[in-house]
Amino acid sequence: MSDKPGGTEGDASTLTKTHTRTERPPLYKVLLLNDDYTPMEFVVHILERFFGLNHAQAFEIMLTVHKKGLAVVGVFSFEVAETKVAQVMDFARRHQHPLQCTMEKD
Ligand code: TYC
Repeated sequence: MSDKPGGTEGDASTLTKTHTRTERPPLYKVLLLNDDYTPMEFVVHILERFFGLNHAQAFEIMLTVHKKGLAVVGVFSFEVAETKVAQVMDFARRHQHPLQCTMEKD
């Protein structure tokens, strides 16, 4: 280990790294998209089941998607967002609804 002030592997003429930056991992928004066919109750059920929302919160987000075309359902790490999108898409496909769920960098 170096005993130079503030340095990591620095010699006497190159002092580097006075602070260690703690980077936050990037976050991803999970978006739900509107369509004309998926039943409203099915969307509410998905929001309760996969996003831990209560019925009132789920109904409100479903209505926002219905009226505006899309809404952010939550913000997660890449891995969690990817899992949520896959769960929603798989559940919708298994029930033969065209519901679309995507993610984008926050
Ligand atoms: N627009 C759909 C309907 O009228 C309801 C709906 C809401 C569908 C949200 C998808 O992500 C969605 N049955």
